[in-house]
Amino acid sequence: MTQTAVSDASPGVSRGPSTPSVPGISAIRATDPAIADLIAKEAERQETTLELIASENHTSPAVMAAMGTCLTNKYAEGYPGARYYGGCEFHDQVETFAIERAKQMFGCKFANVQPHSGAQANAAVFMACMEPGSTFASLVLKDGGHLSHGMKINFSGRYYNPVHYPLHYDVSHKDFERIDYDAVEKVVLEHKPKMLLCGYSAYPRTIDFARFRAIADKVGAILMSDVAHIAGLIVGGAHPSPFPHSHVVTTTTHKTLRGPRGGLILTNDEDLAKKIDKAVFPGMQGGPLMHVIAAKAVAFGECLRPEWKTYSAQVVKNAKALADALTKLNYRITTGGTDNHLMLVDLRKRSEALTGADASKWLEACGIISNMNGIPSDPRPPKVTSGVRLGTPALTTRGLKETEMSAVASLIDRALSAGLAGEAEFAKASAQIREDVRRLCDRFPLPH
Ligand code: DSN
Repeated sequence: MTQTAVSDASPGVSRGPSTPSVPGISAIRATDPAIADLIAKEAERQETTLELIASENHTSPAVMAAMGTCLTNKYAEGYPGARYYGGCEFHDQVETFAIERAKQMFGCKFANVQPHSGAQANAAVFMACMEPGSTFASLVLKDGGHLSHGMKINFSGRYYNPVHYPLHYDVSHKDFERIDYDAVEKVVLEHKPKMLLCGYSAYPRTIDFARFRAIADKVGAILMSDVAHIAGLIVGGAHPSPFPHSHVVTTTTHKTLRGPRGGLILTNDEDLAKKIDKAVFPGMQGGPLMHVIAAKAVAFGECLRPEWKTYSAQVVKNAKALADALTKLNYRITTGGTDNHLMLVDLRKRSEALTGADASKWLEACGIISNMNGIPSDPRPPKVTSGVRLGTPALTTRGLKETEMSAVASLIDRALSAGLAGEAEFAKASAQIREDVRRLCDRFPLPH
């Protein structure tokens, strides 16, 4: 059995660089050393690498601890005060806390905190708002949308009829690669969708919710905003709110919101709220994950603290600083920059031969974690791509600021330059880059 430096730690006690605490690890090790060892290795990986995946974050120890509690033992089908199982007294109170905090965060009237994921939240909203076969309008996955926004092999594309609105694809247009709102209107007027969907997985610019609502109103469509990526920024005031413009809002809780993995649905419309509750349970799901709902409540409590504003503003400042630094190093950032937490890096300016697949592999070998991502009008297939998507929520959580973003850009460029120079050169250079990444991580330990 491999020994690791990982052990139980009192909450709030930092174990120091490269020795991450894993609460409860000794209980796991006592019964299942193989899994304990893998968890310990993953803790070490997270502590010593730079997490640049735009949809990931590092939760607080309190959020993580709430997930590992006895609330996992309970069935609580139904909603607070109306359950199908006995023994739900404390679960009712936990879920009510989560609901009330979610409403306060977004300034809206109704919240359903039970969706197991963002995709299931979206599926429940589809079920609540549309009959199978209904038409809805959205941005296609390859332009920055999400698979649950109408991908052919997803429920959304199989059981509903997606039509897609475009970006500006003309390089000479001032809004190149941004949403073409006039074209959105044209698509909506032509197809008269039951629902208009905005909110994206790989779109670096501010979303004009008021404009979307005005377009939806022209045909009486429901405006659904999937703010999974930007929810934390919205709560912190670093991105405009989807309310009061949207009829319904969905989000995940684990990205910029920095909570446990899960989904959330919000609305101001009482009738819609009732339909959504029925669609989540019993429509889509059975028993809610009460331990996760407890962790959502804890995370939402953190989002409501004054320091959340500072965090979300810093996420955006860091993203702008990283985009600027990469631009200076001869990378093209799609749309010319970012307004939020993420950027899409078109690698072809740096080298025509550079693909997203190679770039993310080389970066990972150096301890920099990203994902390959298609860029708008990408000629390469999704498993190759011409881009990588980078985001700053996780680095901002560990305390990195603008100065460090220049250092991160330089590490990225060193890793990619070494990769482009060939295997022998990469083998030589990557060990030193990995060491430099580790040193930077040591200066900014994860929340313990
Ligand atoms: N898969 C998520 C992302 O990485 O953006 C979206 O759900």
